Amino acid sequence: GRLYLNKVFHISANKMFELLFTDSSFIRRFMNVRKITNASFTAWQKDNSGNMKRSLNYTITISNPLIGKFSTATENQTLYKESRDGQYYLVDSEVYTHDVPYHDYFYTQNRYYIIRNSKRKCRLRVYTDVKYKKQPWGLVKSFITKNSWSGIEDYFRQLEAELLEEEAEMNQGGGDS
Ligand code: YK8
Repeated sequence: GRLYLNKVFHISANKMFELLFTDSSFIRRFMNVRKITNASFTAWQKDNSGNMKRSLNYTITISNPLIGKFSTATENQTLYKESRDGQYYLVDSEVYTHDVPYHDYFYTQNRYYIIRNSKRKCRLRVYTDVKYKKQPWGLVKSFITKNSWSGIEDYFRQLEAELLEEEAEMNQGGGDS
């Protein structure tokens, strides 16, 4: 996997979880900026193993003439039971893009760690991996990998920027931190 984001924010761990993993106005706005449309979320629900699960469906906008303009996508998220409210959250998300070439060969796995740093600070870490369901021809594989990394890098760079903006808004005029 690759580490795409590793940063301390002046945002508490539980607030960070709320921003990223609930139907928050932050994530709604961020999706708007990324031209992610038709989003629907299910509620977090406990599964048999004690982890929490939810899934998201949306349409992503792709600005690559070789790939197409849009694709529907499904994101399955797991909040592991080892997570501790306000202290430590581990979320895995598997993203399936349904309408891109070779979509039946791969998916993306993102692993989010939110770790409490102090009362008003947390560290956010995101690791990403491109996973293969079946082995494509070498050239196709490098094509998929290259296109995935660039898209993912762009996404997390912007997520970081938007979180910094949110942090600034939240903390302005707000005493000691
Ligand atoms: C989530 C990874 C790959 C995919 C895309 C696929 C091209 C395939 C190339 C062919 C379009 C929001 C990405 C970037 C779409 C967006 C996905 C997002 C950013 C020719 C072989 C969607 C995080 C996420 C994970 C994976 C990203 C896709 O929250 O290049």
